[in-house]
Amino acid sequence: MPTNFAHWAALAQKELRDVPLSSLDRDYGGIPVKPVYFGEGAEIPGVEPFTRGVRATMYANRPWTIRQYAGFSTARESNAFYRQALEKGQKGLSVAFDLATHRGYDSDHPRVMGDVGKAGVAIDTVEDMKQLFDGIPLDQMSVSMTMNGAVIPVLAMFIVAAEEQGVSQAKLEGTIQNDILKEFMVRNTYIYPPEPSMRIVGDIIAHTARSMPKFNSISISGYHMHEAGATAVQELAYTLADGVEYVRAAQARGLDIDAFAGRLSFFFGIGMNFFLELAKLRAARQLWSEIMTGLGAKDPRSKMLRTHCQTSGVSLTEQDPHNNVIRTTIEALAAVLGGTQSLHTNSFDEAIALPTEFSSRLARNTQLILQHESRVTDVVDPLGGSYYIEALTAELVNGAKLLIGEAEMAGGMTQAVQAGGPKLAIETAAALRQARVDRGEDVIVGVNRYRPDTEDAIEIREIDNAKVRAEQIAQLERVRASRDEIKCQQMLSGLREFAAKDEGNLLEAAIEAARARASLGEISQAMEDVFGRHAAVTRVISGVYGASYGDDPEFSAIVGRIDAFKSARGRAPSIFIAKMGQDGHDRGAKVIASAFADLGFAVHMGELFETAPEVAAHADELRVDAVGVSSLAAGHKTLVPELMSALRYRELGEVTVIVGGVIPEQDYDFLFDAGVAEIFGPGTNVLAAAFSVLSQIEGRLSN
Ligand code: 2CP
Repeated sequence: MPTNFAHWAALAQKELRDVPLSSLDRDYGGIPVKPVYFGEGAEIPGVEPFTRGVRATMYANRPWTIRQYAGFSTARESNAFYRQALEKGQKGLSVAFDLATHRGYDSDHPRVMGDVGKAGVAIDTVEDMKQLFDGIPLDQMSVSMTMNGAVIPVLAMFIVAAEEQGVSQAKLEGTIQNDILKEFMVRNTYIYPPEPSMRIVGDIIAHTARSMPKFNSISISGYHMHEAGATAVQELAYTLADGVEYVRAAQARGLDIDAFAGRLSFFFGIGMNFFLELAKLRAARQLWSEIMTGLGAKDPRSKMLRTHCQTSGVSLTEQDPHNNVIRTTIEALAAVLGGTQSLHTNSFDEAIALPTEFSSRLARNTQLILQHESRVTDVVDPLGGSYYIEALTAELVNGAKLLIGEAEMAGGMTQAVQAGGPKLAIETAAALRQARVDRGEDVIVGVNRYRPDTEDAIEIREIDNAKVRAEQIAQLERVRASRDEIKCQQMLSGLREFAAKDEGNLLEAAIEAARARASLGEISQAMEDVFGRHAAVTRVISGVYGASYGDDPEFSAIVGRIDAFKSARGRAPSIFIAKMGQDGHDRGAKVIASAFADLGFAVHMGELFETAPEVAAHADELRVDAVGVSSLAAGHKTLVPELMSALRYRELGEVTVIVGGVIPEQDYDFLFDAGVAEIFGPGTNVLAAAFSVLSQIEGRLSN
């Protein structure tokens, strides 16, 4: 065995403490198996640049954390769900908040009628937060919270809820996502403009470095770029470049890099390209270690890229949905062979609705089976040294370095994001991918090949949005009625002042406000009074989708029909693409907008976060033939009927309304009864959709 084994063994023994190293040896029916293998000159796991893993012993000593992302409706219901999941083998919590909470609105705000409790749990005050963790000791449970926009009130309320459970900040373990740059790029749950948003990130890193040593201050996320259609190189490069920007923001607040860098964490998406995805994690670790050395980090912990992974949501299909179990298993295996620290496996029904008890159990068991039955935990970085894996890792490292260099040339990611380059690059990659799927070049089993003749509807979880909203509003009113109003307003003024004067720590002021029972909406508003609310400019790429079709006969056929429409009517068929409510998932809407425009439609892309009456007003002003509603956050049953009545109110009943996105089949009749002409689920062929929208428009115009 080469000498690097001795180096490894010393590190491994440290991690094992009193447990003998030999206890990691295995015997596979007479075949001895060691916990690690080395080739000549191979890197050592647990040693910089950490390509082979951040720990010497990795899963042989401690498997990754099974951390399922969940949350829905009220805090009480989510709490019951968490408790059951923990009983059945889950190891850490990962809280999903509803979109109203993400965007800093209380449940009684008129803009969030369709969003409360839908795609996550609604949190208005500390009382909700206490309920969420009722019976879950926060000094023993590591809690991840996916929150970016309203990160200040949410983290403040978490801290106060723990405090009232008797747990001090120093004991809190977990992670807050707190990654605002990717919100401007792809995820869209920002509140304030980029500059004050970066100040917030810096304040959180500063506070956690001072008072919450076991808490990860940020989860720098490539996942949403992956889901928006980024290539592996884009995901790697933009994520790490974001990381650089956060390091600089914290340094600008006077912090020493080694005081906070050990608590920066990451989050990647893992898709179906098995070897590429696992190599991506190895490349990410190697790159981050180099980057941090360059930024002046000395402590090896500052250079360790520790990451959570989630299997890919966009790889899930609505058609033949049980195939998603297989997809998720393959992706989970890639995450594990890539050396993730923590993992969420998607439930097979997540392309359709929130997971049920059954689908959640299968998703959790996928990880339990990998940990307990597959033996993949026995050996550290088992694929290290494979010619192919090492070559892929090196290619990813080189490709990402080029893009990171470009971001640096643009003045860093805050500048690059404001200029919009990375967002457009990702949208271009997404349009190309969609075209490949539509043309059948990328095969998706059960969607563009091997489609079953019939499909049975699956059981889904429904949230009664009106009921959740009523319960939240009642609770909010109780809290407002029983608090010391003068004190609460004083604390909010203090926060506003910190924001205005660019001094003091915003999180620390918000903790005071949360203690005084200020609501999430009030805390957010206090900062919005100073910072303003960010409105993104929506841009649609053109030419990419069309160019990949060349002289494809189907594509030409639709273009021909649209040309005929134009010569008959002297104008192009027109469509307004709408995103209503707080649902910021706009990949699908953008892909449709750019593909329809390439086909010859006159496409008007709405802004994000509009209300139904606002969309109807645009349709009126633009005199469009059709409105295409994109819904991915389960708001359709509230928002679509609202849109229909707003259109009727403006006497636009003849406008064709189509709906696309994540719509359970059980809801189709409801939407058709409301007057929707067509519904397109995930996996819809864009050309087929264009064909049927055009037919609908022609049908209505000739009536
Ligand atoms: C780990 N430990 C070990 C070993 N492995 N000790 C000895 N030997 C080993 N082999 C130690 C670690 O050093 C650590 O202690 C402790 O065990 C916990 O391990 P960890 O590896 O840090 O795991 P973790 O506590 O689960 O933390 C993982 C992450 C964290 C990635 C660092 O940031 C995290 O949990 N992220 C989750 C993010 C998440 O859930 N996101 C949801 C996204 P020390 O800490 O003392 O060193 S939701 C997605 C949706 C789609 C959305 O965003 O919209």
